[in-house]
Amino acid sequence: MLDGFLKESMLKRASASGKVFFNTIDLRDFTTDVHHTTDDRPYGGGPGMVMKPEPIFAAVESVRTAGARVILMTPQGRVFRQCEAIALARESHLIFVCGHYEGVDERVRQGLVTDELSIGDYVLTNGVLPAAVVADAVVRLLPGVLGGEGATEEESFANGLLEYPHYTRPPAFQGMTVPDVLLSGNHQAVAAWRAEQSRQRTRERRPDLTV
Ligand code: 4G0
Repeated sequence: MLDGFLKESMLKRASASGKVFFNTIDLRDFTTDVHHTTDDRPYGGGPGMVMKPEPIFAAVESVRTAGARVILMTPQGRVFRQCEAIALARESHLIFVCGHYEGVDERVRQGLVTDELSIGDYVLTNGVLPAAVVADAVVRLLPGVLGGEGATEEESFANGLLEYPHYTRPPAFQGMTVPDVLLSGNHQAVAAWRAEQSRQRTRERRPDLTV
């Protein structure tokens, strides 16, 4: 699942150009029993299974470098935001632990994990897609990864606001026209219009983002 994602588009180009290195490892390869057991029944009883600590520690320790962040993707983590992506883009080594089920043995949190992140308030079958989401958000910020550098500076959230409306040719399409100011050639007026649109849009759609 993750390999398919990493072999697509921006993440593939980023790794092909040497700006990032990805490695995926399978917990089953770090088990020692014949059945390659990665989970077990919870102490104290109850439904569901809990991921065993030993394979997770062994897997992470097999790749961990000094100072690496070990990130557990879980709905219980703090919600991942653009500011977090910016912070993670400054790190040199991120390790994502993609748990399944309702539980990971608590000692993984106690002794291994440095951060718990959630991509939003919903539950998925495992942490693979959440890890891929975080990886995408972080890697695209690395210098030289996106073609048109400046594009990331003006975009949503970089300034804490939503983006202004965008238009390209034609000037009229199905009776919908481009605002005159964008055709005026007045760069100051364009900037003012965009700033106002950003403010308005943010106030309407994401009042939680307005200060
Ligand atoms: C429940 C993350 C489910 C607990 C993971 C993992 C959504 C997200 C899962 C865990 C996920 C998210 C305790 C590791 C796997 N679903 N919102 N499913 N633990 O980021």
